[in-house]
Amino acid sequence: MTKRITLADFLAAETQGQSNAAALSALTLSIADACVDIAALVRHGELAGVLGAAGQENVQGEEQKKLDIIANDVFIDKTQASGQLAGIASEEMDNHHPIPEGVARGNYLITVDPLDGSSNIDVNGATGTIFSVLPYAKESPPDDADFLQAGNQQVLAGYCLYSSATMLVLTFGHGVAGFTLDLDQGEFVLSHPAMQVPAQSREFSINAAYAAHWHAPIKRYIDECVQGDAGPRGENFNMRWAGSMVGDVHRILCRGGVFLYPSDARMEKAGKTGKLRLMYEASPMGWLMEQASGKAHTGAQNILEVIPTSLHQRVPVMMGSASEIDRLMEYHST
Ligand code: P6P
Repeated sequence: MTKRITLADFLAAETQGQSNAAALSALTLSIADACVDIAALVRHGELAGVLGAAGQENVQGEEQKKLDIIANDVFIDKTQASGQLAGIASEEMDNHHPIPEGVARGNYLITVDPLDGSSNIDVNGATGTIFSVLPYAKESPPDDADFLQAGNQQVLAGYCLYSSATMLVLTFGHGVAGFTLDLDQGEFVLSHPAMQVPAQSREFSINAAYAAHWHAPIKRYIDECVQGDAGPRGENFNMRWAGSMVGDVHRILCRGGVFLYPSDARMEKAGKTGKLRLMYEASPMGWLMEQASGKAHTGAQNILEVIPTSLHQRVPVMMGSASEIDRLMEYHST
């Protein structure tokens, strides 16, 4: 029987000897507490009266679900109470949330997608919370510009997946660890130490409804996968699309594959550079992928090297098994 390692045990070992050990542990435990509360709301669904539309749009112009707003409020309340944050930026808020007077401020900024894949919520599909923690060293309160740091500046990133099990997956830059929520004890237990993305894979993840708008490199890659063993790849492929980045990325961390949300002619005609947001989707998920020996690119550069220009900036996203991302990058360079 392997030793039961709780998230608190893991944090003590992971941050041992670091000057910021207590701060990072307190912040991470507050994130976990928020996810436990959000998981309970998701799990109770209609019985908790939290399903359905909120009757308003977010800064993205997307219809907000009731649970989008509730999850945002839970995440803010729990994480700011840790006393380790100087500010919080969220998909659900136009500008960052300043830490209120009377609440201790710390040396970190956090960006969050409180309920990724919320269009799945009313049909009981996978959803998740994605978070990214950045350093903040100034004495004065931050402004939005202080959040605009490249993904390679992150000190902690991860997600909580609300699915058949509730799983917290995170990295501090020393590999990727996965924890499963023990509902009886109400605590996360280490269940997937040192997660690694298989280098080879025969599974791709893309919303194929937009095929008519794809640019040539993506079209070539997907066509070759679809041609299977009769085509240049010489092998058959499978496709999955969860409608939630957390669901797709978690599957890839577990069994390999590529997740693609490229820019396309339709988006560019609307003045957009992609669908997914850099600060609280692409950067945290890209770091997890790299820490698990995968790769993450925009098609033009490594996702972790993109210098953000706005809180809700969108980027094209390709991430997953290293050999498949290498192939995609080759197609983008020809
Ligand atoms: P589409 C969810 O809204 C999200 O931001 C990601 O989690 C997901 O991968 C993607 O959008 C789904 O987009 O266009 O298939 O609905």
